[in-house]
Formats: sequence, C-alpha cells, structure tokens
Amino acid sequence: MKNISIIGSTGSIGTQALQVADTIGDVAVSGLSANCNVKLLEQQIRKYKPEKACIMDESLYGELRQCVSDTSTVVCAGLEGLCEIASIPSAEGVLTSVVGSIGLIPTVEAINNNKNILLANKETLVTAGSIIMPLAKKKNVSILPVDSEHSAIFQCLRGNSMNKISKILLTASGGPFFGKSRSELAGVTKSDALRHPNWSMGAKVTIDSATMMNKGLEVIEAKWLFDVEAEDIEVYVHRQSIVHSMVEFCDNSVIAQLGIPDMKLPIAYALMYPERTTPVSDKLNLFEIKSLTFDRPDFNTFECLGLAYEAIKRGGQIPAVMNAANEIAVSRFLNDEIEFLRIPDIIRKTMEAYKGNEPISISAILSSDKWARQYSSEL
Ligand code: MN3
Repeated sequence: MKNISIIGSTGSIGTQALQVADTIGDVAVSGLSANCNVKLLEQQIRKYKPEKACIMDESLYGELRQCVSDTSTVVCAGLEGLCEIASIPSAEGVLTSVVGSIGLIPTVEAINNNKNILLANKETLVTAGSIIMPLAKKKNVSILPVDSEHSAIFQCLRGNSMNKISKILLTASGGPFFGKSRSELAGVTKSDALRHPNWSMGAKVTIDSATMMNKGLEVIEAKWLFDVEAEDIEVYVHRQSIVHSMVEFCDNSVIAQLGIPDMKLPIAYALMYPERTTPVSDKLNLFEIKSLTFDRPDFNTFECLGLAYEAIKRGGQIPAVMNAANEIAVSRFLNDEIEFLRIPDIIRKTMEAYKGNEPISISAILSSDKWARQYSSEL
C-alpha cells in the first residue's frame, strides 16, 4: 500500500509500522491518531505530514492544535476524530493498532469507506467477527492480519485453498509463567507479569500473554479470519517464538512460517501484500537456535485460554463480554488494585452473569461491552 492511515500511531505497533515505512520508503501517511501522547504525535506529524491527526483524549485537543498550528495537518479528537482518520479519501489502507474494543467503530468506518484493513486490533474480530468479515467481503476490501500468528497462517495459505485446511496450529510463547502451577501464580507481581521472554509489546498485550488470554483472543481472531471452527484451532506452546503458526491441510501436510520474533516482519508483509519487501528485521539463524520445542498448553493454570474457547462456543455477545471484562481486569491489575489470579476470576464471573441474548449487531455489542465493563469494575 502506498498510502495509509494509522489508528494508534504512538503505541508499540504504530511506532514500529512507521519504522517499517521508513525502511521500505515510498509509503505516505494520510492520517495519524494517538490516545494521549501529544509529544510523540507532534513529532510524527512533523515528520510524516499527514492530512489529519487525531487525539483520542479530547481534553488534549487544544494542546495538540497549538503544538502543530504551524503545520498544514488538520487536528481532530475523540471517537469521531478516529472515524475521520479511518475515512480519509487518499488512504488505501488503515492500520488498526489501537488496543481494545475501542478499535471496532473506526474499523467499521474504514471498511465502509472501502479501505483495506491492516488488522492489529484483534478485539475487532473477537467482538464482531461475524459482522466484520461479511462487511469486508461486501465492500470488497482485504483484512490483512498484522498479528504475527495470523500473518503466519495467512502466509501458509498462499497458494492453498481455505477449504483444504484441516487444522490450524496456533503457536504461543507461553509467556513469563510457563511451567508454573496455579498456586505459584498467586503471589506474582506486575513486574513479573510484564517480563515477556521473547516479544516486546505494549503493557496490555504483555499481561494478556502472561494470562494466555492473548492466545484465547487469537483463537477467536483466527476463527473469523480463516473461517475455521474453534475446535479445529489447536494451541501449541512454542517457547522459542520462531514458528509463528502452522496450517495442517487435508492430506496431513503441515506448512509453517518461521522468522525471528519481530513485529516489523508481519507489519511489512501486510503493508506490501502481495509483494515481499526489503528486509525490515534480522535473519533467522536456525544453527544458533538449534532446537524448536512444542508443549501442550496448561488449561488449569491458564484459565483464560479455556474461557475464550467457552466464549466462542456460547457465541453471540459473550466474546465481547469476555473481552471487556478482560480489559477491565487487566487495567485493574496494572493499577495494583487486584492480584494476578483475580483476572480470570473476574472474567469468568462476568461471563456467568451475562444474561443478554439480543441478536448480534454493532449496537448490541457496544451495549454488552459497556455492561461488562461496569459489572467487572464492581467485582
Ligand atoms: Mn500474536
């Protein structure tokens, strides 16, 4: 893609995407948006000269406007502003790299404006996969996965037909607490949980990796992206994070994609698809790595993984409820309000308490998301 807008440009994926764009060259930026990092957004505006830039936190609108008043970039704010960024006419694609269900509305807006989606916001498909995938098809736009596992699966499927998939082998690093029992997780601290062995990511995704909710969300993401049943998606704990996922086909042949753990690789693949680009990350050296190992996930210690399978089985609004409860529980853990093991507890209780059964729609998803945030905050 020659021209993109980025929703969430100051976060982990957003900043790496801009680095990738620098390396590749020849990629213009139409729009940028940040949650609250005015300083970095200002630097990005000066460097990439987007047509529009949005600050999600509306209280910072005046400050940002002032900072960039000598540039030609138009400043907007809030969710409405995100939707403006998602629909700038000059952009061919929109990278959705915000964290959380806040990504849903701008993604719908982007698809409705015929933008290809570089999907880093997995919550969009977790909460609304049954709406997003048909909408993308109707609008004839591509949903290009940026999540490393889904990029791997997407690459494994090149030249193969989707209906020949027998199973998806979704790899997981296992996070910082691999091999621990449930009781050993009782006293873990925030800094223990933030210490991811292989990947450098934002705080929310890192905690999700520690609980393995990240993998649960990715199972649901894969289900919608590749149109497979959740029971045909099997999680493999792979400590080295070199095999980014695999696909088993109907003839029992398995195709894998490998690379060093570096998000710039899947970002570049989505950005330049269907072409491959100049290197944006280091080479893989298998002689140095020597061995690749695979373990079964521990559903007992990492309850969140099972909760995600349960959510997709129950269907309807439940995945959105689970996701919202998780967002609240993780932010409460990051604020030192609750212990680590309370995260799955809060999610499970919120899922159990949810009694809604409205048919799926964006507004129904938003209201159950809101309900679950409220409920899980009070637990
Ligand atoms: Mn991932």
